[in-house]
Amino acid sequence: ASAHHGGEHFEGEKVFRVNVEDENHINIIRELASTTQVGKAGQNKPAIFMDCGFHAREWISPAFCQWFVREAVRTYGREIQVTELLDKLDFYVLPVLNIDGYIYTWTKSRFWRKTRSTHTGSSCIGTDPNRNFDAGWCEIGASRNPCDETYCGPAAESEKETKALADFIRNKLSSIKAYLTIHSYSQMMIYPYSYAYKLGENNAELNALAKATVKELASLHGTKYTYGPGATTIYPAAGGSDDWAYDQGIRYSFTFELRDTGRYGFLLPESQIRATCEETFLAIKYVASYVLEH
Ligand code: ING
Ligand code: ZN
Repeated sequence: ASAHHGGEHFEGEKVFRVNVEDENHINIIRELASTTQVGKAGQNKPAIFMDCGFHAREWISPAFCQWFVREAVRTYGREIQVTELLDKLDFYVLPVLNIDGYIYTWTKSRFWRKTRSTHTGSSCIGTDPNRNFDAGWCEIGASRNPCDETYCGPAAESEKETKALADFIRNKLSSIKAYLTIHSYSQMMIYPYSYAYKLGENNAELNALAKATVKELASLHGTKYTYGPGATTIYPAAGGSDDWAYDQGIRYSFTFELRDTGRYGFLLPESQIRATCEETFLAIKYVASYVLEH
């Protein structure tokens, strides 16, 4: 699909609606569950990949990716920073990686986390998509038991969802300058590594960028984020997509944990959706502008 805005042409853009809370929601989400490219048409542009909806119950995450595409398209040609970003780079936005799990949280069980795959020899369902990447796979902070919430799967990339994401990134590796993955909750900005107590080659740069980004995020509504390497900031966990993307050579790789810090947790009230999306949009724009300059 393509669309026009302010006389400019966007390749691959789709029209998004934000968090429609009725029976149409599932149908709309199904339609959106493919990677959307946003940016002015052009050859050999650098790109930023962002995904949402790894974990089914983290509803603010898919809401943000939808908000992001809508806001980017809406403000292109009106707002100088967005215009410059979309002129010079492309965003690949995957709005709901774990579509089966997400639908399951709407229809059957609100706190489901994993995918919905079956496993031979067990009646338990699902693999944790953020333990399923080939980055220290299943070595720490992950379980080999299919009944557990952090089951790493029978092999790295065993899930069709994680395999598809990894294939997409491998395919476009030369253009992708940053990998951003949106989770909730905890209000954190995490960077490698989570699969081991070690630091990335540009750790000092990632630390400085995270520090400046969370300051920018807080400037809108005062929301405070912590930041740091995954293993020591949240907990050690192998098989995460950010560590995998970083080891593929994508030097700017971050996991965002959006609102809140636990009062409502996954049941973030509707009244906080807009503010969360607005402040997160500021953070993503900040990272994108930095990446463009470096
Ligand atoms: N948190 C992440 C999780 O998958 C994480 C934390 C980030 C782990 C990066 C590994 C790598 O557990 C949530 N809320 O899902
Ligand atoms: Zn998550």
